[in-house]
Amino acid sequence: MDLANQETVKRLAKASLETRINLLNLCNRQVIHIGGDMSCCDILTVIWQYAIHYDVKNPRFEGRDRFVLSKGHAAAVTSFSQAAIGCYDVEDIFKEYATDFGRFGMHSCNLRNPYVDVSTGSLGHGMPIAGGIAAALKVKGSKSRVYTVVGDGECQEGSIWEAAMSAAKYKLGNLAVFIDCNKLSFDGRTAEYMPVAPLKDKWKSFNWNAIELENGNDVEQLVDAVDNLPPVESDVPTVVICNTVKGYGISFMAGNPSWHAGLISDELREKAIGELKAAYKERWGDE
Ligand SMILES: Cc1ncc(C[n+]2csc(CCOP(=O)(O)OP(=O)(O)O)c2C)c(N)n1
Repeated sequence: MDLANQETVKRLAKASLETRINLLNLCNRQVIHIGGDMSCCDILTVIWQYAIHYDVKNPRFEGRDRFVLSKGHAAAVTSFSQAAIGCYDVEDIFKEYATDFGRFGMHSCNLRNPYVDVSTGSLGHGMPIAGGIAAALKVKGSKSRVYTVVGDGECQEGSIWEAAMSAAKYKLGNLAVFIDCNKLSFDGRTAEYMPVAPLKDKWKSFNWNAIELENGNDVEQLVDAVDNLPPVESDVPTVVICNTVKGYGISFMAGNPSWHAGLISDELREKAIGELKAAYKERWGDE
């Protein structure tokens, strides 16, 4: 890794740490989908703080890249990732979360929030909509890309595969799907409910450009995947299968399905933050 790249990766790793701490603090006050927020935190950080072409001052700017959170229950991590680029103040998220007047809640909602293009939360709907947006942009000759994040449990929805078929047919090279493959779903293992593996072979057989990251919680691998996305004018949509861990980085939460959603106590929050900071310090050598 050259120096410039190393700086970028370190910046993003620090940003992910900050988002995780914000998530734990919010989870101490409000119910959030903490496990699945933690697993896709690095994906969201890299999309919002590295990949996306966006104008915070003008969220309806026609030339922006689009983002659809298909696993819409990861709204909290998305809000904090957007706050990091100036869409909101972090404090606003704490104040407004789950209130009647608020822009933020357990699912992504565009009714009051101009930084959310599509309301999601019902699994299997976001990605097909992302495909529709990508098709419209392609017809218009736009240079914008559409990013979407899908859960591995969400891949059990038939609509995901219908959207996959049609994106290949309509040659949506401007569509980039990131799968948060943490192997867990609501309260158990995805493979036990309904196996979705082998995901890479399945997407390839649907004629997609399929990339698999060994560690989807490693920002360096994610940056590399973004850097190597084919041009938007290409004819083949891309899926990046990110092998992640639900509750990543926290000993009592990692891989534990009982942390799908809920509140965290003061004591466990402190323990979790301590572990995350120690891991960051060990890897990057500073606080
Ligand atoms: C259509 C639909 N069915 C069920 C649910 C309830 N639900 C919310 S999250 C979830 C688990 C989804 O698993 P996955 O996509 O792997 O998410 P993650 O484990 O990463 O949080 C379920 C079943 C829903 N939101 N939408």
